[in-house]
Amino acid sequence: MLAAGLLVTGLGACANSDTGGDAGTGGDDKLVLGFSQVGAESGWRTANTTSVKEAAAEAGIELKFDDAQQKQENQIKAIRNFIQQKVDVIAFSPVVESGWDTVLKEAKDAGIPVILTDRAVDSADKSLYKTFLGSDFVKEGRLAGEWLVEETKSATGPVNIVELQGTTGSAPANDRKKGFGEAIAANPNLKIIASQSGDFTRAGGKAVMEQFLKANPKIDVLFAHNDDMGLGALEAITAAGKVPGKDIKIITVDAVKDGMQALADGKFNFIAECSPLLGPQLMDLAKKVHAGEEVPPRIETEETTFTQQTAKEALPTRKY
Ligand code: GYE
Repeated sequence: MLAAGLLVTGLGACANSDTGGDAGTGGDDKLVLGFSQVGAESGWRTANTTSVKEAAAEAGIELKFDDAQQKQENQIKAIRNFIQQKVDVIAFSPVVESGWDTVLKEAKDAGIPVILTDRAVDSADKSLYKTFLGSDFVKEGRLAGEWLVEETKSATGPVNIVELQGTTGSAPANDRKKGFGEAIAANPNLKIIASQSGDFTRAGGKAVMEQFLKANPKIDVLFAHNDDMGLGALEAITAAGKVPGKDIKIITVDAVKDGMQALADGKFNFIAECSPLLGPQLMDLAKKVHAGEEVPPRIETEETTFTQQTAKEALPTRKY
């Protein structure tokens, strides 16, 4: 379905603007979906944006797309604009978990259903949104930790781990940290000696890894909350004269193409997959909530994990 992958561009209906002058929703009765995206911080995000735009076009849905550049205030502004424009459905991927109640209440009062996609909010009032479509981030962290426990089961001394966290306060950063921490507790030799945010970007991963390497003479393992930070860290590790994948084992999350390539090349050691291809399910849900149909409150994405060997096998047909 998504064979065109990342090359698809020029979907006119999805112009990257939130304020634009188009009053109302046009003459036809196309469903209008306002979508507030986190930003363009990673390969995962780019693939997710492509999936949403392609799926909207395929479903005949008019998409109003806004890129919040990883800022919550931009997302709140975009959602308020969508409310003002009286879109039929609002979907968004909340950059952080907290601080959404007021704007979600405004959408509810305006009678506009909201779908959370990719990331969750911590609102106690679950009636503020219809459903949450996305991955189980705790599980991803746990799978990463379980692999490491198995990998280091014969270690007799301490195994020093550094952790590159995602965006501070985001659901994937909070949850991946939690799942990983719980899993590695099974082996007392495993110790996180440093943990800091690299904001899910390559530049952030590189800069923080440089600091980690300077401050810690013995680093055995890097757990990066996404491929991009792991790829940035690769540069820092190589520049420090160490061999990634050997001197320092690298575990990441996402399994985007560049990450899978690093894994197949032996530079990464393990990836817990997180699928960005949420577009088709999101469009389906938008149609359903618009029609007033009941939808399950939580829809989980199906995912797997990859080793160096399985990455080699999967790479040729990888879609993103
Ligand atoms: O893992 C990371 C991106 O929210 C699941 O955000 C998403 C995360 C993904 O920047 O690469």
